[in-house]
Amino acid sequence: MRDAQAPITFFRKDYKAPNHRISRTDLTFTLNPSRTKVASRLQFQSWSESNPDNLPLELDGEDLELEQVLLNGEKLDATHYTQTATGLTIHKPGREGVLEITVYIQPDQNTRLEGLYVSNGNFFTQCEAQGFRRITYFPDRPDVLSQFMVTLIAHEATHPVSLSNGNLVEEKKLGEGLHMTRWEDPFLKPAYLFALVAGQFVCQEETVQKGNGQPALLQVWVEPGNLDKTDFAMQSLKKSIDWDRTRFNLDLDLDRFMIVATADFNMGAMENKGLNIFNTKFVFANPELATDVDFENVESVVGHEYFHNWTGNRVTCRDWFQLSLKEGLTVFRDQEFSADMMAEGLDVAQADSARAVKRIEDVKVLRAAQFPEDAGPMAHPIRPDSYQEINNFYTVTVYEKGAEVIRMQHTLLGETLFQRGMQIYFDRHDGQAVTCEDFVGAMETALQEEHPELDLKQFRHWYSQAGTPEVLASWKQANGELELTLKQNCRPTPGQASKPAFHIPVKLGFVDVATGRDMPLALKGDSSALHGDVLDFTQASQSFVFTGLDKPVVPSLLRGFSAPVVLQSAHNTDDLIFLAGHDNDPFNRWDACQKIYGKAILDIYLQRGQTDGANTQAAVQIVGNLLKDTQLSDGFLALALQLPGEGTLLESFDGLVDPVAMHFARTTLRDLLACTYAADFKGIYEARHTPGQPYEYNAVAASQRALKNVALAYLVAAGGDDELNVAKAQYAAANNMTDRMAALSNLVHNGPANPPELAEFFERFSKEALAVDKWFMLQATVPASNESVDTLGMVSELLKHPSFTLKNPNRARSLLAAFAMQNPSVFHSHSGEGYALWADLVIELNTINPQVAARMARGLDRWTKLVPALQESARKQLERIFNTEKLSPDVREVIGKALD
Ligand code: 0A1
Ligand code: ZN
Repeated sequence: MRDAQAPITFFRKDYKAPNHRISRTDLTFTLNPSRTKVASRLQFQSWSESNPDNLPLELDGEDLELEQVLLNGEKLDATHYTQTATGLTIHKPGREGVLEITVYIQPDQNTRLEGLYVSNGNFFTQCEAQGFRRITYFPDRPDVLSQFMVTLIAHEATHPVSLSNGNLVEEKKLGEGLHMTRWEDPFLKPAYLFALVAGQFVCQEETVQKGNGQPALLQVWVEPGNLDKTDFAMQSLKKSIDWDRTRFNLDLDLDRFMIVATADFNMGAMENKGLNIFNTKFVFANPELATDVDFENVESVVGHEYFHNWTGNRVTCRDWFQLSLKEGLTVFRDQEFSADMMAEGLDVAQADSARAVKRIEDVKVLRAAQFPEDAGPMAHPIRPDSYQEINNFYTVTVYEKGAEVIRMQHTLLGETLFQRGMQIYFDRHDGQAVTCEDFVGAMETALQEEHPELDLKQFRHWYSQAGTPEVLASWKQANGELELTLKQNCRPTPGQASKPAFHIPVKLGFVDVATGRDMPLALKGDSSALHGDVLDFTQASQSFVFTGLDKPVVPSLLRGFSAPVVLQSAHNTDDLIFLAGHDNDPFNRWDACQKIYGKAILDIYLQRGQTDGANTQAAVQIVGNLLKDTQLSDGFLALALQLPGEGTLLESFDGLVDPVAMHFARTTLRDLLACTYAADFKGIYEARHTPGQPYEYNAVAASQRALKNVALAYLVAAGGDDELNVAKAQYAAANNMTDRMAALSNLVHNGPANPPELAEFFERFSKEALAVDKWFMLQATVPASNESVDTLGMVSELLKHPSFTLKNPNRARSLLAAFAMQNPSVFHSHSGEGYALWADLVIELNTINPQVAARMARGLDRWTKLVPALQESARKQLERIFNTEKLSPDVREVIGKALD
């Protein structure tokens, strides 16, 4: 680290169990926006039998105004405790007792949105990871589980609805316009799962039957005027409950399960026990306002939070280093849920394709966001060894790579043994706060019940080692045998210079060139490394000889993306064209297309725009083949026709890159494909554009719209005014947000500046915050290739727009994240102005909301991969941020690591 303000680093190895448990927590809130009183009553007991009186009771607390402390009814004077800026220590609390504390807090001053805050006059909480300490003094750590009883007192006129975790046990008027509700949560929970909500709300509710026949009340609460946006979230919740019961044998354990939506939220949503709080973005969905992708996200986030009830709440984390224990597992569960929902009601072949579409979407996210993280200054294992600010570790690594690590265990064990492992996990740990090791231990027990000779010993490296392994694959086929050689290497990451080999499950097949069929898999000699179609690849370099392969085959490796690695295979262009057309694994068909497109774009980049290379021709051929293939589903074809994203391309190039030139190289290939196949794209578009048809969200209809809109993008790319007019007509006729946004983005990104539709859109939706976010986002992502727009100038102007504010995280992201993270050709503009604007905004946001600022501050994580001139400007701005006064620990950690 580079500076005087020495940051505190927390280490996993320093974990110490708490001195006390808090068996019961009674909280009374007297809610007032500017000064809320929080009275707590904690029943505590020492864990230790020996010398108990000397063990201090340690409570966390930040920005609290302490009024009084009572121990067993007696007021404590300040000699009996130590109060610091981060907590309160009671020196000699005794072996057990009752501690009563009264504090005051200021929710309406809370722009960080951690702890208790006010949004649009209503109260909300966000306690994960360490927000509870901003509400009252408490052991704010996930291994202290307590039974909570919560009393909420509020003005009935302004805050008629008041909710907390668990069951409503009492409700009454108190006089002077006050009313009270009392909530009891029957389950033990750590403080990070506490929640309260109070204000003006309306709800949609339904009663469903639990597995045991008992009823449960489901509610979705929103601010008045938004009830027409809650149907889909309610439907998603019911589907989640059914799915968890059927696929994981896990039932709803509460009599009441509530979702509440707020416009001001730092993240996506939060799994507070029985009272999930959501960003409106992941609740609100109706055809007019939400795109198909928004619908898909609502279903998946509602599922994610619900699934946390078991994987996160019933079994929680011992400490925050174990975050992936709940997050990786819950993301895996929500991915499977979405895949099953997409495949619902389809025949076997269609269902396979639908599941593959979901898998491709998930891998795209991993490659675009997690691979760069794993290669950059913030790289960390899914179970980190240290952090400065835990909020910075809610990362794509902990979440998405964490899910891949669970998925690999699923691949190694198979569905039946994996579910057996889940059962062992809950049998052993229900009601506890545990570690990642406990999860793998349960899976290993399940595995060994069937296969005593196997273990997950080497597999555990996935938890402790950062970085994306690179796998090199080559092969020789002769005399009926194929020798496959695999080599693995993982580049150094911060603090980890070299790493032992990973246990990589390689799902594979050999595709007969003549018939396109998979050949049977048989290993010569010792076959213990092959389990069905999954090969255990465990050494730095390993060769496997397969027999029974008399006819020429093309290996299809890492099917379904069976491990989160970068595969460099010896496939030549013809092999890739063959796999793109014939691989029996749809994921690998898509991936073969991506590989060719990637190679073609890199060639164009390196040859400064030349398009006569063999890879470019192969890309043209592949698209031609795809367009002719009548067997492909719309969802698959939409994905297969799309070129790799710019972030993925930058990462795949092994040298210093110029993102602006890369953007133009990608645009060149896109335009070439668009011109070559203009008639086909027109055909696809016209066959699927049915303006009068009522909108319905379902997987099949959504994939038709997706393909139609991919075709529209190609049409506009190749065309002139006529094609822009197609987009204009689509905008004018749109009866849903998917078609409206697709049309508008073509107009804004490829057409002249300020099309009238942009103003129309704002007018139409000016009262709908999520649509206004889309309006900002569209403008912030106009690429450099649109020469009629000065995007940087426009973003600077938009910052002054009356609807813009950095205080609302969604709005801040709609401009700042869109511009700095989704628009590389403008952000990395050679003038350096993009970086300067970004730095200004990160600095401003740092004082308002450090957590969101720190996310935006990741915009230049990969600055050392840029060409020297850009590195120079990037460093200047990183240093400017780093030297800002009063930099939050959140931003300091991110920028400090980038500069290290
Ligand atoms: N546990 C939530 C994510 C979450 C994390 C932190 C938050 O505030 C700092 C809010 C939400 C999830 O995985 O959905
Ligand atoms: Zn989660």
